[in-house]
Amino acid sequence: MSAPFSAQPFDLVIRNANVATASDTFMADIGIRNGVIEQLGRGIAPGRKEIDAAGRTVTPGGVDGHCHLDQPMPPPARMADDFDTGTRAAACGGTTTVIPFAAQVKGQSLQAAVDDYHRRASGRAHIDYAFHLIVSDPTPDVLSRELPTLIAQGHSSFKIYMTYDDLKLDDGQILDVLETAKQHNALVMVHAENADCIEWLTRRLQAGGHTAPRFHGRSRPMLVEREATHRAIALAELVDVPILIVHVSGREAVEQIRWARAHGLNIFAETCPQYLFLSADDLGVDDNYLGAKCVCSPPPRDKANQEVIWNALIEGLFTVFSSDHAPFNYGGTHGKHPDGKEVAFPYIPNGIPGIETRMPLLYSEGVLKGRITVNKFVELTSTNAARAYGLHPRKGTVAIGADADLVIWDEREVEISNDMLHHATDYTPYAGIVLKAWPGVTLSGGDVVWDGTEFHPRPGRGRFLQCAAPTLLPKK
Ligand code: DUC
Ligand code: ZN
Ligand code: ZN
Repeated sequence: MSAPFSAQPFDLVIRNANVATASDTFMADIGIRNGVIEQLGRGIAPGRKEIDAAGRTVTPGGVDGHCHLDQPMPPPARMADDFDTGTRAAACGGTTTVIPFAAQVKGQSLQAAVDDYHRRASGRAHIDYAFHLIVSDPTPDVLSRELPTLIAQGHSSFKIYMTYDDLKLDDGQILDVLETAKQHNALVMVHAENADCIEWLTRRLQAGGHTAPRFHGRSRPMLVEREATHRAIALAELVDVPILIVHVSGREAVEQIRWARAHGLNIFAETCPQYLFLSADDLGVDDNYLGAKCVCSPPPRDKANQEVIWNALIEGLFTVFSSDHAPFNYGGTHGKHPDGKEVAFPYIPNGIPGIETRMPLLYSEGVLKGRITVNKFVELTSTNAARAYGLHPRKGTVAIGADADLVIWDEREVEISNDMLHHATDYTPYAGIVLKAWPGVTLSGGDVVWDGTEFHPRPGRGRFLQCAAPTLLPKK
């Protein structure tokens, strides 16, 4: 595990680390030079700086493969976090790579969406970042020219929607996008909810005067997700291409994914903290508007479904665990109160913040409670996202030659409150949850960006990453 001897001291050595990767746990010192792990071994040469990690676990920094930062929204909605505050919060929660979305508006070229997103990110990010694409208008030019060009330029994954009027694709369009992904070795992420069912239910609920935030959940019952998940799987089977179903929320979608796997289909799946830690009750048990804080899609389900998602995670159904951080303030005029008003549920911006809490929630409640191994934790929060989105082995592991993106975990009690978080969003849905761990140090490219108490800002230190083809599947 040792690299050739160099006379120069390392920039940083982490001593006595209990290193956990997706496959192994071992004791090592970690020698870092120029932002890269150069040596792993026992008793390695000194560093100009040293951190003693004795008794602590060291994991790869998280790769959050599904988060939304400064994504243009139809007015008056505006995201509360941009690349500065979003990557600040990510770093303090142990995430060292984020992959938000360059979203195409219908009628816009994909390249224009990517150019605009580069302008939003440039000089602001504190950690490395890549862009997925959101394809909302798969014209012949997008399919035959723009997508292949952008995939070659490092955007090897894109999200498509089966709901939301301004984003949704019909089945024929989905087939076209899947075929392009197959031809050019890209991965399609699918938001699976049946748009027509949601619209029909929403009309009926509103006509009956049921407009409070909790009716958001009633407008998107599990069968809406089940049907769309089934359809997405069938469309992928027809084209013979893998897909990744994002933000799986409960039993019915889980059953579809299990069925697909049992039939030998390459269906990958993601879940998110909101489906383990929030429930339908958080949308409100009465008509209180506070439930707007937890309006996201798919909505959190009942407590029994939280268990289904935990069990599916434990058994290995999920490939990745992402935040789906979609930050809207509760107060003000751009978030959950559009133009400062309490509005009917269809007009509440969808999404909750969670970029900083994703890793500590799963480390504490998954690893320390004995539900999953630390290796499974690394796989779900880091390695598999790096593989799915073509960033492995530079990201997602602790290995010689990998970027020195690391987390040293402190096992200490932390009660989550919005005050302690580093996003710019004015609330967290996880307030009051008491965790048994938090990142004690986060290193991004060998720099300490979070020391357990203080964030060390350097907007612009985060680099844009070009993603290669996914490496989740064995090469044919
Ligand atoms: N649903 C999405 O599809 N995206 C962002 C947030 C949400 O709730
Ligand atoms: Zn989505
Ligand atoms: Zn999302």
